[in-house]
Amino acid sequence: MSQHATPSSSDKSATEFDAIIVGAGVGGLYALHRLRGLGLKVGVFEAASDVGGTWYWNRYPGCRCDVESMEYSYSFSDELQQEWQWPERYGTQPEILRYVNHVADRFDLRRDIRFDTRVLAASFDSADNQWTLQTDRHGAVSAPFCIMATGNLSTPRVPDFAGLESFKGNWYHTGLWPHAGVDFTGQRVAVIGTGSSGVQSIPLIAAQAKHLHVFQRTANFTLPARNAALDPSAERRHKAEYAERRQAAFNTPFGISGHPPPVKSALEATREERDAAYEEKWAEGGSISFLYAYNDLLVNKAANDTAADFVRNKIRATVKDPAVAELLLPNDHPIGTKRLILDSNYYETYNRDNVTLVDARRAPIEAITPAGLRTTEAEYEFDAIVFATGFDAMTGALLEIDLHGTDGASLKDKWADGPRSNLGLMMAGFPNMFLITGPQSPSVKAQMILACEQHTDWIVDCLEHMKANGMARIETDQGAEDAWVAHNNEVANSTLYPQANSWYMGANIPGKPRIFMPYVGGFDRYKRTCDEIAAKGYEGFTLTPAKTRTLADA
Ligand code: N01
Repeated sequence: MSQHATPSSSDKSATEFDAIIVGAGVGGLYALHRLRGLGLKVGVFEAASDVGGTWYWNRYPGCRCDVESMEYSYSFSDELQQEWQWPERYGTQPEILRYVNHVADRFDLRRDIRFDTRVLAASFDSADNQWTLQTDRHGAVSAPFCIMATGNLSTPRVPDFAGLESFKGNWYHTGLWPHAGVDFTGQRVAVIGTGSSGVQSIPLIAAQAKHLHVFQRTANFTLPARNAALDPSAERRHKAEYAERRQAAFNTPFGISGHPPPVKSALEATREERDAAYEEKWAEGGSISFLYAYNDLLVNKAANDTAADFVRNKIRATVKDPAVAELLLPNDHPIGTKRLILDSNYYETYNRDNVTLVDARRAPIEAITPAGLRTTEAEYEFDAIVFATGFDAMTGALLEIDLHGTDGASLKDKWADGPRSNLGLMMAGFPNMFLITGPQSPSVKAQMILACEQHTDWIVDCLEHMKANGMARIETDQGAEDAWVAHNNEVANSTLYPQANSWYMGANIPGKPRIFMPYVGGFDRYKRTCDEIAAKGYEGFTLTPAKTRTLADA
């Protein structure tokens, strides 16, 4: 590696590393495990007090994964995947956090992680090929390589409502939930937001609160999760086939095994056939299975309408008050173009006497008041307000760090019109900095743990290649980055995804550039592209050998 990165690294001070990883969520932990395997001295810096990332912070009631437990786990260790037992079809937040902690302990990862430490800034010294990171607790730390495992949904966002500081009750954001939990018994509660976090938490908060008002700006599509205890015989079968299933998952568009790709258009089926197919998927539970009913649901609006109408009819059939049902009907985006939510008893919750749905599109929230909140139509009084208002997704965490690459160029300037990267792995002008599931990689459109593993494996192979060839620096070429961004946009524009005002598009943050951020060409196709680029000697990337320091460098 560079003249600074020696395999033994025994000469390094406490603040010098061979590689620094920012973040100890599922991505950062696996990166630490693999980089250690290269014999590198690795330092991980994590803002939270413990491991887990998303699963550390999102402790709201009802939080669970929308990918099935047997799939949503690490694939790198067969012992690990054989020994761990998931109790339910979909893992709850506490269960997944317990799993991540188990992984950290089993692979002895904690000793290299500095918790409660936020990385504030990072800059690259081109002469030395060295990243220096400023932290809020451990001063400056440096390494030739930097891996940003900062997550895609890790910057919670409370809208800029006037008067929040005046509110006399307690308020919470789903992504920053108190560790001790919250007891809403006897309270008048507001939930603002009906994305995945709102939809998961609303039934549980409603069951506790004296009265719950849900402020919905946009009705979303949600399907029944059909969560249940994991059937032990199904688990045994899955475990017996784990190796083949993981291999298969790497070769699917979503990184999830067990869903054969559909071959038929929804428009080729009769109405009766379609309804029977959707009914079967509805009963089965799960979003991929539903969207895989036909092969054109995400690319053809007429096909999509057939699935959307089916779900709208289910909402009408479930919600007893027709006016409430009408308000819950999603009508401004094709189904699946926003994250398709999985719920347990969401629509049924609106049949409770203690739940009121408020149309925050017709009457937007104007301000938080000392007693509650005010919309353009009415005043409300609450003891607690829950913001299920989402995240500055995909770019927020990186842009919160004052990042500077070659010649001091800042990431904020580079991404002023939207994120740009090559493969979501590297950014032109930021040598030796790798992103785990960065924008323009499949990331949130794939099984995230597998996506993290795939990125890390590519990075580790790349570092090994560099070491074997005496290279100290790698950076993506501007042309390769431009071509990848163009490809990313072209693929997205061939689908219905850009038709939704989603966080995938940056649409949930006022002023954020509208660009479709995840790669939707398929995880399988993406992985093949990454592998081909590596096989061609890192085509589109420039690798530079370690140079001997000369007086001119001093
Ligand atoms: O956030 P969101 P989320 N006034 O951005 C509303 C993952 N996740 O935390 O749509 C009123 O989806 C906003 O309204 P609108 C998953 O990938 C996964 O729920 O902008 N309302 C919207 O309803 C998910 O997609 C899991 O009009 C306002 C809501 O707040 C992603 O995280 C569980 C408002 C935000 O929804 C984000 O989900 C949880 C305002 N001023 C999360 N501002 C699982 O695995 C915003 N809103 C199951």
